[in-house]
Amino acid sequence: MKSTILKLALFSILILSFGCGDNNSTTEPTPANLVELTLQEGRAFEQAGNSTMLFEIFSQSAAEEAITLNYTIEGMTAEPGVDFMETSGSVVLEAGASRVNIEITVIDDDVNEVDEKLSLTLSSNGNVSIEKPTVIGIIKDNDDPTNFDAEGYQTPSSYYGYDISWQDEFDGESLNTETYNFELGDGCPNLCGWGNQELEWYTDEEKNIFLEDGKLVIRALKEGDSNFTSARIQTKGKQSFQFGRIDIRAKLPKGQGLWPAIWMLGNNIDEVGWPACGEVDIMELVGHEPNLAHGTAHWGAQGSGRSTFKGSSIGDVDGFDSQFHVFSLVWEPNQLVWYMDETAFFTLGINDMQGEQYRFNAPFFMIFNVAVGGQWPGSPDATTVFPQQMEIDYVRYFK
Ligand SMILES: [Ca+2]
Ligand SMILES: [Ca+2]
Ligand SMILES: [Ca+2]
Repeated sequence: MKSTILKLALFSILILSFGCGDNNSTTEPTPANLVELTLQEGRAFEQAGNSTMLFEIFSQSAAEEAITLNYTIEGMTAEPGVDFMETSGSVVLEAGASRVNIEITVIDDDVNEVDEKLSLTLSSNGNVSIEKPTVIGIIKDNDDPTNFDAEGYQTPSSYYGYDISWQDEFDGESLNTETYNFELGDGCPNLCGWGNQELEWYTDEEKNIFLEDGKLVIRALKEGDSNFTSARIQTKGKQSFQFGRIDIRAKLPKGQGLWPAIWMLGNNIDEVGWPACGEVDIMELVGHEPNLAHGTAHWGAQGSGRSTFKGSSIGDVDGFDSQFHVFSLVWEPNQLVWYMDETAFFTLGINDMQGEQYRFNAPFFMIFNVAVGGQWPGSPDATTVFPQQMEIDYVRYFK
C-alpha cells in the first residue's frame, strides 16, 4: 500500500512537470513536441507482378500534430526504374499516430542476380529527430540462372552501381607476370607441403600452367609413382582487392586427391602472419566430391598458428568439372557474401568472429592453385585420372 501511494505521488509530480510550459526541468531539455523517429531497414523479394518493400517508421510517442516526412531513394546496386520504382516521395505521420510506413515498388525482372541494395534517406521540416535517417533496403532475387553459353554459366561484364576496377580475361599468349607471381616447389623449408601435407611440386612450366582459348589452365600431372607437378600463382604486391565484387568463371578438376582453390590472403601476411592476415577461400573443392564447392573464411590471433573458421558449401548435380560456373564474392565493409552462379551460399559478418578480431576490411591478394594430396582430400589413388586441370575463363573485379 505504501508503495502505491508513493507511485501515485511520483505520477502527480510527473504530470505537474509535463504540465509546466517552461524548460526549468533539471532533466535534459527536450524541445516541445519533438517527435523522435526510428526508421527500419527495408527488405523485399522480387515477385511475379511487382512487390512492395516496406520501410517502417516508429515514433517514441504519438505525434501531437500531423508531420510530413519526405524520403529520397538512391540505387546502390539496385537500379532506379529497373529494380525499383519510386525515387522520392512523402508520407504523413498523422496526429495521434506513432507509426507510418513507406512503401516502395520492387519491379520483377527475369534476370538472375545477387541481392541488390538501395538506400532511403528520411527528412522532415517538422520538429523531428531521426535516429538514423539513412537506411538500406535489400531486394532478394527470385530468378534461376539462365545465362548459359555452350561452356556453362556466365555473368555480365558490368553491373549497375559498380565500375570495373581490374580484370583478366586470359586472352593473351602467356600469363601476365606484371600481375602474377609463381610459387614454386613444395613450400620447403618454411612451409613444407604448403602447410597441409600436400604432395605436389609447383612449377612455372608450360606443362603445368598456360593460356589456351582465352582460359588460364593450371594442370596437375602425375610424373612417376608418387610425384605430382602442378602450379600455384598469386598477385601479392601486384594486384590487390578490397571491397567490391569479384567474379571468377572456372571449371574444376575431379578425382581423389585433387584440391583446386581460388582464394585470398591478407596483404599484411608478412607482418602479422597467418591466420591474423585473414584468409578468404572463394572456392575450394576436393576431387572426390566433384559436385560440391566450398566457401570458407579463416581468421585468428597473431602468432596463434591455428585459425578459427567458418564456411558453407553449394552443390551442382552435374559436377563442377563438367561446365563453367561463376564464383563471386560480394565484399562490403563488415560483410562478405559468397555466390555461385549468383546464388548466395555463405555470408560472413563482423558478428561471426567468435571473440576474435575481424580481419576482412583490409586489402587481400588472390591465389589460384591446384594442390594434389593433403590433409583434406587425402592422396590420389588408383581411381584418379591424370592429368587434371582447373580452367579459369576470367577474373573481374568491380568496385
Ligand atoms: Ca532485379
Ligand atoms: Ca531478378
Ligand atoms: Ca576468357
